Amino acid sequence: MKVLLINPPYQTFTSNLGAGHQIPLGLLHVGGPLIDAGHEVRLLDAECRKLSISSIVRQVEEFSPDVVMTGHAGSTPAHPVCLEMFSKIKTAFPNIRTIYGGVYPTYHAQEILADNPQVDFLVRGEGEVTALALVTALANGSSLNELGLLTGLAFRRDGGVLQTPDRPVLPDLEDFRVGWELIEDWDAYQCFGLGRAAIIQFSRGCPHRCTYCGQHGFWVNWRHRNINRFVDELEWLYRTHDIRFFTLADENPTTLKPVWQALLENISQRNLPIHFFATIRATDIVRDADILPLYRKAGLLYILMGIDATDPETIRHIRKGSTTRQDYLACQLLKQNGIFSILGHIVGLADDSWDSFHAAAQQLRLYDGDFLNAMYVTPHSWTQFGLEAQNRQLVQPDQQKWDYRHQVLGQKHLNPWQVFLAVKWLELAFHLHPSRLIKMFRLRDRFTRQQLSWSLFHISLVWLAEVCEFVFATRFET
Ligand code: B12
Ligand code: SF4
Repeated sequence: MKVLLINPPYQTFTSNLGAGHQIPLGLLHVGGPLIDAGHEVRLLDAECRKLSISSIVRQVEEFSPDVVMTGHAGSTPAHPVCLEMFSKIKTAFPNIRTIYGGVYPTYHAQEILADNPQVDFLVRGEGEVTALALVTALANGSSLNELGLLTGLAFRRDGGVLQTPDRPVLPDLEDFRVGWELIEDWDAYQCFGLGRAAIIQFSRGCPHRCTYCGQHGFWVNWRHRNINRFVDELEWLYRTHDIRFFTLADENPTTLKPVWQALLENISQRNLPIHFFATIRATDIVRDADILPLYRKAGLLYILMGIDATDPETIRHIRKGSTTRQDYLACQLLKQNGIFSILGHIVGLADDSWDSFHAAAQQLRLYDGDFLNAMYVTPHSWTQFGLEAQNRQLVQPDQQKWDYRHQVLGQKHLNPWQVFLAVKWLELAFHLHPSRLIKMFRLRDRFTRQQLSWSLFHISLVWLAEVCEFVFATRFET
């Protein structure tokens, strides 16, 4: 079958002006097994190429696929544009089958299929096996009754929506490969100004249960790839495609210290000129204090730590399993080891006030991390926080803005423009604090100074764009 995978034209300041566009890894994971099964697969990255929906429709006409598939990492805010794109494709080519997948569609399959005739099939959960089974069944001309025997699927049948039983997660992550050959222009994907970049996943799942996060439920249990084969793949990407920067897509790559340490040792033994970005818990950084030099030797350069809150009561309430002391220590340890820390701070977990913003600013200054990523809490329906927040006021019904960069839930003490002002002030006070700037310009190490200024410049671009967007294009429901 001819299969067209489309990365939808969902645009964000964070990719366009921030760290840079990244490969659509989820689609590559789905594409690999389809290629290996003999299907003719092509990837159209409409996000990166900034294509309009009408030009996507023209590209569909040119390739003339039997099946069009879409899904996006930012699956909630990208949902409206996915639907619009499917709608235009289906109107132009009614015989093309449309398949939708990813996190948000997994948890909203019923309503998506009931309300949107342009979506034919929805793959729930991990996509590799279900998408392959579905495309194979379509190629064989299977009936709807036969398709109903496949697990992990949802589609319309007998005037309703049928959701087949969940598919068990992949027991062995080596069973399928990533369809790297689907990337046509590696130069289009760059990160932190460090050259060609790829996202790659070593492990899936997370043993923790932070209340606002649903990733642990989606991937079910923590599993990891074969260390040697994974590092061979990194080396192959470097040698074949000159990939210099890798983002680990893992929720919690450090889950088991011996596994993580063996991975870092294997990478560092290869002596490759590559760098990494990873999301790692502060508690694991503190646990790994003795092997942090190995982190750096293996190329870990940026670590995003979801410290989430600076108030101990809130940290307890969201079940982060961390403490302010550990968050502080983790920042210090990373600094001592030449690794940049990005502090993920969530606004709106509790009821914020001017005082709470002021306290957060002081605490974040004390931690002395390198960058701040302030995000707005977002009540995803499949999380415990989503359930708890059901009675809170919704100030942003536009789903395209449920991207952590826009306020979604109302606050008791501050109205939306006050919250926005407070967040922008927090970001400004953190990044442009005079003592921080002086330290940066005094740095002797050229590479570190370059990275800090590159990131600061791009953070400023996003900051300015968000201020303009707020003034000219953001409306709240109050
Ligand atoms: C790497 C990453 C990024 C990278 C790269 C994104 C990219 N272009 O791929 C960067 C840093 C750019 C990024 C940005 C954003 N991200 Co991000 N990101 C991640 C991260 C860490 C990993 C995603 C990933 O690659 N997973 C691995 C792949 C293999 O999994 P997957 O995409 O889910 O795909 C599997 C299944 O879902 C399914 N599937 C997926 N698509 C499809 C399609 C079809 C047809 C089928 C059949 C199946 C299928 O099959 C795949 C294989 O099993 C996750 C957190 C996490 N650890 O999961 C957050 C995450 C995906 N990001 C998120 C968000 C919100 C964003 C932003 C919108 C934030 C912002 N405002 O800037 C932007 C989006 C910008 C953009 N243009 O991409 C949220 C999404 C929440 C939601 N449900 O909506 C997540 C889950 C973080 C979180 N904990 O909430 N992100
Ligand atoms: S926020 Fe991170 S540590 Fe917490 S449950 Fe989600 S993936 Fe795990």
